[in-house]
Amino acid sequence: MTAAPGQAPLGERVERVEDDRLLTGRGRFLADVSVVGMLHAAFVRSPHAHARLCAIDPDAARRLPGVIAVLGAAELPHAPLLDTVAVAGLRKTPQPALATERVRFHGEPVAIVVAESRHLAEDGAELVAVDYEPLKPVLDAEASAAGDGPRLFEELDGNVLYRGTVQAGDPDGAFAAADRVVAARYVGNRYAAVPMETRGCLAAPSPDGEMTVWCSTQGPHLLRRRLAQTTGIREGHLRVIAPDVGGGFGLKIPAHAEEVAVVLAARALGRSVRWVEDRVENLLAAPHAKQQSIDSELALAADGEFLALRARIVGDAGAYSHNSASALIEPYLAAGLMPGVYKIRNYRCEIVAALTNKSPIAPYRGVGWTAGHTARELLIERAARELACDPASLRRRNMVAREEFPYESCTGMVYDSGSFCESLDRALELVGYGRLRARQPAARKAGRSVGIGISPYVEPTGWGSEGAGQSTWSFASHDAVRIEVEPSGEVTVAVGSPSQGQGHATSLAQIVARQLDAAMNAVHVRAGDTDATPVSTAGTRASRTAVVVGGALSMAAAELRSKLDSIAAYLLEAAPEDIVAAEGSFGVAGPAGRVVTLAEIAAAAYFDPALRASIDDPALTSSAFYDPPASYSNGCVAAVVEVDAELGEVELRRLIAVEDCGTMLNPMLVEGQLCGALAQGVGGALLEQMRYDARGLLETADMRTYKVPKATDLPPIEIGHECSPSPFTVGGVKGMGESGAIAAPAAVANAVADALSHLGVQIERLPIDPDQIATVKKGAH
Ligand code: MCN
Repeated sequence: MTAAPGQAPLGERVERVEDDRLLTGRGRFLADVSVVGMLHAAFVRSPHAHARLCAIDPDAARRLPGVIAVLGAAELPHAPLLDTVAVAGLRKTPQPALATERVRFHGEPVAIVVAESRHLAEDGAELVAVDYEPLKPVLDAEASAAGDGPRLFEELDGNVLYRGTVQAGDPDGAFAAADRVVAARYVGNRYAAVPMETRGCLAAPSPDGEMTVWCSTQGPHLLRRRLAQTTGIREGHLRVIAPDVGGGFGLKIPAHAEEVAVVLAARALGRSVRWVEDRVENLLAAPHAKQQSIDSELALAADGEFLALRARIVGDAGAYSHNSASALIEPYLAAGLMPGVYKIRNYRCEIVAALTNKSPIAPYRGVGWTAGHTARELLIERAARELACDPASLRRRNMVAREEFPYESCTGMVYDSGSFCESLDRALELVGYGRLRARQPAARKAGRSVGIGISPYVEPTGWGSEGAGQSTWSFASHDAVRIEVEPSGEVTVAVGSPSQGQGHATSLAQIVARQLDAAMNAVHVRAGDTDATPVSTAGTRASRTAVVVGGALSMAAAELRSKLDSIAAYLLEAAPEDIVAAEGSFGVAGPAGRVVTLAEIAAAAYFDPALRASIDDPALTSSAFYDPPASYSNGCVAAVVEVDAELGEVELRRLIAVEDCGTMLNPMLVEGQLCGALAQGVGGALLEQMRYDARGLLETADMRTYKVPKATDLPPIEIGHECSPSPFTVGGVKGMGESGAIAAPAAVANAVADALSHLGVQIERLPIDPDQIATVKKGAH
């Protein structure tokens, strides 16, 4: 059932209030923003993976009419881009705004050309002559970690940025006592967020030294802070505005080198400068994600109990620690979540992050968790095969059961509540597991290789500081919010974490409308402008907005509601506790009598001096701060595939997702999130791969060679909901924005492994390409 837009429901399928504007071309994205006299920027980018940067000759470009400036690192000095993530032993190698002395990946920005038009800036960039002395590139993270190949940074004694171990219990003892040990290797692919809107920013200086920056970013306050640190412009003189953002998926969390360069160029020239990234630049030079190789082994008792897990993860950091810590983010987060939904008490994981001459690694939906989850689920699938037991039963036998919550994992994550077993059971029911399994032998005899893959997940969500800490990625992650009832009775909600498509204008308005008993269309969510919203320390990421921002809004709205009740009581000559409200009308409980509207209450609060004299604090504004305890959502993804083993073709027939994010704000948004994330996971399983050639040059810098899933690549998605409200968060809400991207690759990979199990095929790398399956099949004959 869809609720009418005038009502103020929570947990109902309210249609997205932002869609009318966005779907009719009235969105305002970065490329739609312009200011009078604005100049345009293009970047000169490295054609080499690794080279000494000997000289930049800007003369020919400067002579081109319309080119205003060609600036290199020497002309734009700045401090390194540092984040606040503190991990002992991590060596930070932040990427400079423009390369100095050396280029370390294909596409690295070397100089910025500013011109009167975009075309002239691009023509100018082509005329900049750069003298490079090529160096041997380092392309393999494991070789890099082993010390093979040249060093990327002279000041470091090798290419390893971090080496560490996570340990719990007695893994070696458990392995020694095990009845079975199963080992697997997973080589995770390097893929990327590829948002529909690429990166970009517009920096507009004012004569008094202030700077307004419009940027396609997920965290305006975070970007303002980083820009202040690196450019030296005082934070109070910087205003960052995120206009509509057409997808970020984690890519737009860091402050990017190009953004810093644009701000520095605008300051140096005293002119407004805009840069809009094109698709080739986005694929080539925007950070990539996910690439890890994981060797793992599982110790089992004869009855299938998981006794211990050991793993070694080598993360390919790319050429820089993009915002100083991001080189470590993939393997470090993977290690923390490797035990997943299972009761594993003995665990050791070795973590290595090593530099290579490729685009730096940065967050992308499910950062770290996707690869760790996929490696573990492939390992369990293999264990089931080796033990000749049913993969679903083996998983279920080892899952944390409902009565065991809150459950502390061996890596220190406190799972607040959950439905691990129930979600698995529901997914099996929806997919018709028993029936499909029973039909498999006959289908195989008839030459059809049908496989079922299951992938139960737990997702750390709603990161406040405790959630971030439990994921060992400690940084401030709380939010403040402000709600104001305007004199007209309209409600303005100001939050620091903007939407990139998640639908916050709807779900956050639902929370406030419900608390205030206001009409939905009277509540307006404002986000994305550092001058107009309270500070969000972390921005929109880590599936945190529903919990952190939503929780803060519930608290602020509750306070505001009690003020509204007091004013209504004053106007109606009643007691505040007798006030009841619905859809913006406040009256007295009991037989219908006089009512006052929210607009009348607001008008009285602002303009009635008698009221202001008799009510303590009639200001219709309220702020709240929330730093919630950790919360974890869970669920199970199941996939059914049919594989043509001869051609190596995989057809994804069905995709089922059962999710549990506690109390839902809006099931329609939750389902939309699931569908999008599942699609990205399917891309990771079957299509997406950044490929470098032997010289370290990217071969997949366009949409013909870098393939993302199309609507026609996806089956209809079947969704089921479970509900385990968090005992710790406001309203029992948990986040859920990443689960599909975490769990889908393993579901699809396991389905393919299942389909081809009679041929002895193991899936060890993604994406699954025809050669991988066909080659193994040939060998099996
Ligand atoms: N929601 C809900 N009930 C819940 C939990 C969530 O109704 N119990 C709704 C929320 O109101 C919100 C959406 O689901 O509209 C996602 O909420 P949440 O899980 O809190 O995640 P965030 O809003 O913080 O968004 C971040 C998350 C992440 S980490 C990535 S990456 C991602 C994602 O969201 N990037 C996206 N979804 C995206 N969707 C789009 N369209 N574009 C992106 O860049």
